[in-house]
Amino acid sequence: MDASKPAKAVKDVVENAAEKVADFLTPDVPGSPGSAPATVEEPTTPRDPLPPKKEQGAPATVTPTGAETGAPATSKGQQGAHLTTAQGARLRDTDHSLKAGERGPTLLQDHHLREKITHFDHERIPERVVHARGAGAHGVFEAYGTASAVTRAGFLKKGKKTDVFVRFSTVLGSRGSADTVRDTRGFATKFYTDEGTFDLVANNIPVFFIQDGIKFPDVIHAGKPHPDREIPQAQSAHDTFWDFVSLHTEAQHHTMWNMSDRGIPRSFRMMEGFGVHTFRLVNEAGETVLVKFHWKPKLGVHSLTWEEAQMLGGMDPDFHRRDLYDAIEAGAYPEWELGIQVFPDTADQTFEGIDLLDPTKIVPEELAPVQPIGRMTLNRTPTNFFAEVEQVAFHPGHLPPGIDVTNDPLLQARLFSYLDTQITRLGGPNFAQIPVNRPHCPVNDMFRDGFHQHAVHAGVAPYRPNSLDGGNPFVAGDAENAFVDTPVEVARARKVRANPVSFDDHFSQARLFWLSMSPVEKEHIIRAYTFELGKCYEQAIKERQLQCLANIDPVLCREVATGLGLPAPEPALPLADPAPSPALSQVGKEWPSDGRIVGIVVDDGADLDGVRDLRRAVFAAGMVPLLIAPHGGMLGDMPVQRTFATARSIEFDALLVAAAPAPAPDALPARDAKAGAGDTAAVDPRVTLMIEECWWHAKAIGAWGAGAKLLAQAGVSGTPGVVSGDSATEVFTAVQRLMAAHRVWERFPTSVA
Ligand code: HDE
Repeated sequence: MDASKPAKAVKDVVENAAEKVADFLTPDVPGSPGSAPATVEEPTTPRDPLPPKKEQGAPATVTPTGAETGAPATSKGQQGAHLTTAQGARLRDTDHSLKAGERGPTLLQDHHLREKITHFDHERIPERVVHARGAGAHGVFEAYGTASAVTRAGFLKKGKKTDVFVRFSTVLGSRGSADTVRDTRGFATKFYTDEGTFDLVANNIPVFFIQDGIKFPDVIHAGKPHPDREIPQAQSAHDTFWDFVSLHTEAQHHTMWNMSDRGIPRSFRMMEGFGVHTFRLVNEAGETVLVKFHWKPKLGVHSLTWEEAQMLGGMDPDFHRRDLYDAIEAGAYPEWELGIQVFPDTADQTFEGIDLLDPTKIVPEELAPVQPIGRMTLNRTPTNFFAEVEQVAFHPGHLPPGIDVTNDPLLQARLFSYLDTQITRLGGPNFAQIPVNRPHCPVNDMFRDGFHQHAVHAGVAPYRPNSLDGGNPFVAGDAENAFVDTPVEVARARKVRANPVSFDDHFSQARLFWLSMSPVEKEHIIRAYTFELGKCYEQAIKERQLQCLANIDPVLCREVATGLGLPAPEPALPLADPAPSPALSQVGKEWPSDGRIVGIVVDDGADLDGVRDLRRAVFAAGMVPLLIAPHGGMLGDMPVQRTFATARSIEFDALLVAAAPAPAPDALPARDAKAGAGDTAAVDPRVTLMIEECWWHAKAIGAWGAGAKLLAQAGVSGTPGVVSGDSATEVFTAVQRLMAAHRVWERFPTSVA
C-alpha cells in the first residue's frame, strides 16, 4: 500500500465494493480478529498456521547480532500443522492429564502436563515501573534532508528511509488500566538506523515535573496509588499527588498541561510528541547546535471531553489502542512530522533568557519555529503484543553518531535508569537480542554469556587488545563513522547538590500556558483542577494548591476555589507577564479526518439506498462508517456493526441519523438500563440518549428523512453543529466540514475570556 496516501487503500476497497455487492458482506470495517473468517464447525484437517493479518508486521528477521537473514517474518512464529511439546514431539491429546485410571490421581511422569503448566506459570514478566500501559506499531521514517547541515546522522540524510517501532503509553496506570485516564502519554520511537539504534523516548507534554532525575522516585511514588490500599488506579486525582506537586512547585508547569485537554488525548494519532530535554546535534565538521525534538501529528492535536474519557474507561478501556490498530487496518496510516527547534550551542545554554537545561521550560514556537526534518508513517500493527510491545526496551542513551546529550540533570539520570530497569524487567542483560530490540546493523560488542543468550559467538578472545582473534573487533575512527562524545567544555566548578538559580522560576511558564488557551480550553482546565482537588481528602492540600494557582493566575484560582468552596488566596509572588504562544492552543484550525468513526443510526424502514451511498462516501473520505441498528445481522445487503444495546455515543466522532427507530424488542429497562422507558417511548430511548450525548460532547450531528424529525423532537435541531438535509450525502458533506474542526465548541458559552 502507498503509505503517502492513507485514505487510498480504503478508497480502493470502496470502489471495488461498489462493483461487487459481495464485498459489502466481508468486513470492510476494521476489527476482524483473524486473517481468515472462522467456521462454525471446528476445523479438523491439519494445516499450517494461518498467515498474519494483512496489516500486521513483525520485527525484521535479523540475527541476534544484527545480520540480515532474509527469512520471512513468519519464520519466527510457531511452525507445522501439529501440536507438539516444546521439544517438537507430536502430541495426541492436550485435554486430559495422564492419570492412574479415569478417576485416579495424576501421574508425576506426565511431562506434557508439567511442561504446559510450568510454562504458563511463568508467562508474566514485571510490568514497567512507569508507562506500564501501552500500545505499539511498526512504521517507516523518511528524512527530508533538512537536518543535514546540523547533524551527520545518516538516517536524517535526504530521502533515507529507516524502519521504526513506536510505543505509546500512559505513565501511572498498571498494564490493565484504562487508556483514557488523565495522564501524560509516552511516545517512544525506536529508529533502526544503519549506524546503530536511535531511541527518541518522548512524551506528549514538552515539560516534566522535576528538574533533577534524583526526584523521579518521589514524583512517581506520589502519583501511583496510595501504598496502603492501592487506590486510586491510574489517577492523579488524589492526595499524595497533589501533596507532592503543591510542595514541589517546579511541577506546576507540567501539572497545568496534565489538567489541560492534553491530558486526555482523543487518539495517539492526534498527539504531539516532545523530546523534552535539549539535545546536541553534531555535523560533519564537528560543529554543534542545541535542539529540541517535536513530533507534529498530521491529524492535528485533539482531545476527548472529560465525560467521554470517564465513560470510555468503563465502556472501552482499550479505546486508544483499538483506535491505533483500527486506523492502520483501515489504511488510515498515522503520520507525524519530526521537527527541531534549533538554538546556538552557547556557553550559557540559554535562548532568549530560557535555560535550555531546565526540563520544566519550553521555548515557544513563536520564538524558535519547529523546522520539519522528516516524516514518520505507522503502517503495520504488531503480530504479537507481548513479543513486540511488551518486550521493546527503549533508552535515551541509544544515540547514533551526530546526536548527543546535554547536561540536563533529568536526562543525565535517565541515561542510568533505562538500562538498569530492563535487567529486572527482561530478566538479564541480553534484551538487545530480542527481535524487536535487535539493531539493524552489525553488532560486535564483546559482551558474552548472561541469561537468555541467543547469539553463538565464535572466537576465543572477547577482549581487547588481542592477537588470537586477529585483533577483532577494532575500534573505529572518523573515517569509519565512530560515535564522538562531543568534547564540550565543562565549566570550572565545585561538587554541589544544587540547581542553578535560573531553575528557580516555577510559575511564569505555567502562566504562559494558561494565557495561551482559548476560553473553552480554559474552562476545561478549571474543571480539571476542580475535579482533581475536589477528590482530595485533606483541606490543607487543596489550600496549598490554590496558593500555587494564585501564583499562576487569579481567574484560574478564583474559579477553582469557588468550585471547592474555599477562599481564593492572593498571589504570593508577582505575576509574570509572558507573551502568549498561540501554538499551544489546540482549537481554531481545520485538520484531515482520516480514520474517524461515523455512526449511522438506521432501522429496517430507513432509506437504505441513501445509507448505502453514505457508507460509500464515508469510506471514500478515509473514514469508517458503522451502522447502528435495532438488531444485529444484515440490513438489506449491508452488515450491521452495532445494535442499540452495544453502541454508545463515545465511540463515534460524528453521528448521522437516518431513521427515528421505534423501541427495539430488547428496549426493556429490565434488560438494558439505558433503555429507560423503552416500552412507552415512541423512539428507542438508546437512540435518543446517543443523540443527547453526542450533542453534549460537542460532536457533529446530521440527519435526513425521519432522522431529521427525530433531531427536532430531541430539541437539538438548529443548534450549532447540527445539520439536516434532503439526502444522506449532502448531510455527510456538511458534517465532514464540521469534523475538520474536531468539535463544535460554539454550543457552549464560556465564562472566562
Ligand atoms: Fe522515563 N522511564 N524516566 N521519562 N519514560 C521509563 O523505562 C525515568 C522521563 C518515558 O514505551 C522506564 O523501560 C527516569 C521523561 C517513556 O517502553 C524507566 C526519569 C520522559 C517511557 C524510566 C524519567 C520519559 C519511559 C520504565 C527522570 C519524556 C516508556 C520502563 C530522570 C522525555 C518507554 C522503561 C516504553 C519509561 C525512568 C523521565 C519518557 C524506569 C529516571 C522526562 C515514553 O527507566
